[in-house]
Amino acid sequence: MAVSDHVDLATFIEGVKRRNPGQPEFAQAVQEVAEDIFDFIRDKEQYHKYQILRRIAEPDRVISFRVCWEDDKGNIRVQRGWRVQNNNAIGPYKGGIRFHPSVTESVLKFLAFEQTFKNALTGLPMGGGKGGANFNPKGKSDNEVMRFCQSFMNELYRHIGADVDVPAGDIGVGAREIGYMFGQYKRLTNEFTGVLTGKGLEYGGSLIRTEATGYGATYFMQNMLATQKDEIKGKKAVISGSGNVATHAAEKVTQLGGKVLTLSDSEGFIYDPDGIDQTKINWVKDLKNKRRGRISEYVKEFTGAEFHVGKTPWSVPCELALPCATQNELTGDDARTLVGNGCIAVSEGANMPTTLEGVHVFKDAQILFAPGKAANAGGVSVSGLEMSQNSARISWKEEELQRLLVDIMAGIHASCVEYGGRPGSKVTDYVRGANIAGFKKVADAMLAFGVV
Ligand code: NDP
Ligand code: 2IT
Repeated sequence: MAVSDHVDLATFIEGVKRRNPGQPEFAQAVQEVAEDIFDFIRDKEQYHKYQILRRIAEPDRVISFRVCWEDDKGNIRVQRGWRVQNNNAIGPYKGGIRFHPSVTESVLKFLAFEQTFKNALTGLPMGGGKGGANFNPKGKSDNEVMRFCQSFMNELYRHIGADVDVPAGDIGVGAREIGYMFGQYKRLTNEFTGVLTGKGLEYGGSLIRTEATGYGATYFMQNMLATQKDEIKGKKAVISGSGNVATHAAEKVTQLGGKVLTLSDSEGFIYDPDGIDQTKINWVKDLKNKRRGRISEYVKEFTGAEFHVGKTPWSVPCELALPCATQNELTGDDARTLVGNGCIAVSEGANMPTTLEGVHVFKDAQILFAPGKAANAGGVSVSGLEMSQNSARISWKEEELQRLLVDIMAGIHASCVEYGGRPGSKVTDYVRGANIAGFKKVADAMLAFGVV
């Protein structure tokens, strides 16, 4: 077939939308990747002939199931759970579980698709998957969360395994939920295996897994700045979210001499002109993890800080931005505001936090812009290292893991630079670099397998 006979990008995206009605997040994620891959494979006939991108954009399987549980008042509640197993060409399916009322099949399909490229970029043998439920853990008692997690695992356990599919945490799923799910898996199967990552240190977890995503996103920022002979020290940073990724990004930015001005949650953002230092970050971690409170409470504790209800933090002038909350939280207008205010670098701690329009604004402005699939890969990387430790039945020391995380993030940065060159520009197109580098590894493995 002549190259000119291949479908064009617009027709391809039209097909994705037609086959996945009502799934805008999934179509968005595929489009962002396809924009770069179509260009890359223009002269590479094998990838066309074997329909590689079309196949990666069709999950291996989507498992959907009912999750019944009883609340503390004795009411029977019904939620929907999913596991999307997107692609296992280079290793067992791997990716987090999200509990949030906004979870839909579209959201989990976009996350599993992104995860496939992200996991390839880490250099570790992991395929892409994602799961979750439209369960809202906010305001629920520990016992309610436990009963939900057990019921969720009563179905999920059939579909996962240390060499099959290894889930971990994501929004609304942290140490508490992983503990309940691991306990139920062990009870159902009578096996103690590394079937989940993000486990507690007492039962097979890895040091620095908790910190890894936020630290990794900051290392990626550091690597990007270094290409311009610049550094984090002395710069103002705006961060969204106040969960696992946001607090650890804030911690590492602070350690490297940056000044963090904001954090947020779904109700609004706090702005602290004095900077959110380690003492304040520790207070936020305690607020979120132990007291399960809201970020608005920050302003009662720390004078001089402001709470902006219902707003995102992108209007606060800064040099560095790290969106670390959720998808599509940074719009085209927000991107223009950031660029207009002098922002020079954006590192996505969250998955797809920037809309497609926002991505184009950053690309056109040629600022340093790291997409989530590259910048937030530190979390799943240390998950991969947790899997290795579980298989070998050993625990590595913290210094060793810290070193590996720094190395892996540097390796991902180097891959993006290798494939994301922009003629006539000193600034790498990290979106293109990440998409192509991630695609190439998965695609070449798929070619080796033939048509399966
Ligand atoms: P957490 O549950 O610890 O924190 C999530 C934070 O984001 C909370 O502050 C939450 O506020 C906010 N948030 C969630 N949904 C929304 C929403 N719809 N609108 C506004 N704010 C929202 O999750 P993580 O920190 O683990 O995850 C944050 C992001 O990072 C996600 O995109 C996740 O996919 C990504 N990620 C996480 C990794 C990990 O290892 N944990 C690895 C790689 C990426 P509220 O409490 O009000 O909901
Ligand atoms: O989006 C992600 O990379 C995660 N939520 C972490 C996945 C994992 O398996 O550690």
